[in-house]
Amino acid sequence: MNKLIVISAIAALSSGSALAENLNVGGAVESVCEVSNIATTHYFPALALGNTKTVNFDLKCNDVDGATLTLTTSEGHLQNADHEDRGVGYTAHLTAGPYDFTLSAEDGTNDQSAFQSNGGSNTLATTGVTGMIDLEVTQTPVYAGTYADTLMLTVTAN
Ligand SMILES: [Ca+2]
Ligand SMILES: [Ca+2]
Repeated sequence: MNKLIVISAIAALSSGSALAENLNVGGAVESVCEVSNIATTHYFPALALGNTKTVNFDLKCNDVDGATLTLTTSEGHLQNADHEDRGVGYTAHLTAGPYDFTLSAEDGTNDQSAFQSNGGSNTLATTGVTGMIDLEVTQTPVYAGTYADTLMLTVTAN
């Protein structure tokens, strides 16, 4: 019974406010979702099982939903320059703030990827976080020659 009385009182009030006008107030903040300060060339002069390299980078993303980080191997391993499917496997372990995942590039299948999504945070949106990719050679090279792969790091706003 009480409830009914309150509702009818509000209805009477709003129908009497003839001068009400709605203002639409809004704004926009530019999207920043990026990886920076990353060196793009890494070379093992005497490629061997167990070789490691650390690639540092900075990550910033101001999407409230956070971001998805993806590592993609173009060749699926370090590919011998003379032969598409003779290669040397490696792993790429990425850590940055809440991100922690590994891409295995060991069987030569092109365009394999690994990814992880995390929610947004003040830190990720303002100062950003530092990250690293630890590369490790996981197979013993058999053939002479040069070996290469293109490893792509992608950051996408959620
Ligand atoms: Ca391949
Ligand atoms: Ca979003």
